[in-house]
Amino acid sequence: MKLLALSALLGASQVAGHSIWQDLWVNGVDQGSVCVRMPQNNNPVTAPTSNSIRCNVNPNSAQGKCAVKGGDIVTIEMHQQIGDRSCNTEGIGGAHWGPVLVYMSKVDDAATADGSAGWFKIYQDTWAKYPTGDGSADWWGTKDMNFCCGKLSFPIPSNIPPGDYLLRPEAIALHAAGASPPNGAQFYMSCYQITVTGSSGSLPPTVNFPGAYGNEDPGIHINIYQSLATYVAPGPTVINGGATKSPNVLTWSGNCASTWTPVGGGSGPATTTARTSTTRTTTPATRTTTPTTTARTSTTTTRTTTPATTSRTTTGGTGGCAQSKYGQCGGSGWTGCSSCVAGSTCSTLNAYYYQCV
Ligand SMILES: [Cu+2]
Repeated sequence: MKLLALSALLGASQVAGHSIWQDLWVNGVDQGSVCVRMPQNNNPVTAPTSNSIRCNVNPNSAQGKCAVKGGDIVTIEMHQQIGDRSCNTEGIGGAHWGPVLVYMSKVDDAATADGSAGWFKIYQDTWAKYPTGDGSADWWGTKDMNFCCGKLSFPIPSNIPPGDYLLRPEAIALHAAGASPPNGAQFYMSCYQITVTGSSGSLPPTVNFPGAYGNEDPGIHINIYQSLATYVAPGPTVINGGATKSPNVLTWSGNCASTWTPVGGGSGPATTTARTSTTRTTTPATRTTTPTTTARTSTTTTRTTTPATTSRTTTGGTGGCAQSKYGQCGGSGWTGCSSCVAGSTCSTLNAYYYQCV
């Protein structure tokens, strides 16, 4: 696709809007990027049937493994540029709406595993219908993540065997997913190397990557610029002992990333009803790096009135608007800026996505 051709021309430059899962917190303690296999750049994988769907395209080696206990709360963190953890930039570019899904794979050694072993899903934050507008105005996992400075939190299941795992968060951006694959949905994943202790149980059923996703899955080849009655996330259901979050965040909020609902009875005696009624809150440490409430609230106003956000990447003229290079400038349902900064012009990638190039 044209995005890939552009990044090839740009060499190591990082395309604005695209993004990378790159940091991890455990019980509110920042592990930085020490246990992530950092992707080489922020480009998406666009072929869900390729081996790159496992851990991205030839990612760099991780520095080590992160230690996690069953039941610990981990926070995954995504940003557009490697090493930039600023909350002043969206975790993933505006209009990159879609689900966030998290998988684990039991391996002998997380440092050397190639991702070919089976995967099970432990968390997802997918879609909920907003009262007005088309699917791009709905609630999405990537909106929850964007409005939490790139962060989402969930527990590591306590009902799985101890040992090494790959932890694979994935954001699927659907802004161009109405196009025919593989030029549609964009898959953003990284593999974190973790060692789980203090858990017990047997391995749940698994799926393989590639294999779990098909190009024509209803949650992958989908036009979100129409009214959606439902959204079916790709892959298996979340295991018992995992967690889900129903997306509900369209403004900056200090608590948005830290709630979830447990799935199933796990190995414990509690009933499903009792567990489902429980909403937990993570430790406040994940929020200590965030800007002040005042700053976030003022940002909210702009974002809420412009669902397909352009304000953050717009360098702007004095009178009208001017989308930055590589930003979105049109397409079906687009209500944002349709002109580009000097030196770039608005080009049609497909009916749903025009880009300043
Ligand atoms: Cu993108």
